Amino acid sequence: MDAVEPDASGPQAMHEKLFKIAKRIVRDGKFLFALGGEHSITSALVRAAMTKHRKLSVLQIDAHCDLRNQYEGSPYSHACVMRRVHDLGASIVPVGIRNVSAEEHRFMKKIKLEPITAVQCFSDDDWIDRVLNRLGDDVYITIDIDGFDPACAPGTGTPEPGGLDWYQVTGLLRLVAAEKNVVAADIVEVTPVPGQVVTEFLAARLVYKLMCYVQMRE
Ligand SMILES: [Mn+2]
Repeated sequence: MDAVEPDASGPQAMHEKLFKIAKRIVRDGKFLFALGGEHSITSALVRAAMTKHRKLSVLQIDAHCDLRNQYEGSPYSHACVMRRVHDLGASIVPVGIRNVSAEEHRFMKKIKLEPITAVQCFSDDDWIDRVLNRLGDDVYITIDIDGFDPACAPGTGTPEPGGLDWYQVTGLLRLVAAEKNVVAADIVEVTPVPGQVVTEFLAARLVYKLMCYVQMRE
């Protein structure tokens, strides 16, 4: 479908607008696949997916936890999106994490959430099994493009060194799609670099791959 026009009256209005549109797609039995834009769209989309799938796990591929309660005065910031997802009652499995604030560290301790860090994705042979074990049956996948190493995806707002590569991410997605019921997905935080299309190409290929992996199960 066409791009959703921004609602300039504020982030809450935009959240509600996205929720309503996404809910219709879920209600019609279609696969909800959204392209950002920034990561803050995810909580509206997860909320829409949860109108049909009440017990939802969210696989988050990201450099950052995005678990702050507020950022720059807003609870709707991209830095807070997974906190909002947690508030909705979904379980979260963060993968590729390599930047955690003190507030996020305390919060994760409190709710007993241990992210699968980028370092673990390189050093632990069983990291994909651990992801699979933690996910429930119905899964929403959110991919912040900064989960990839900036060498693979330089076009993003907050690049962090030491990220995942193409085969790690697609290998993970393939197994998740084979073993779980993937109900919706998004790819966010692509910020084109003028004169250089590496990130957009990677994101486009990733959409195609993920759609294929989901189709293969059906
Ligand atoms: Mn993010």
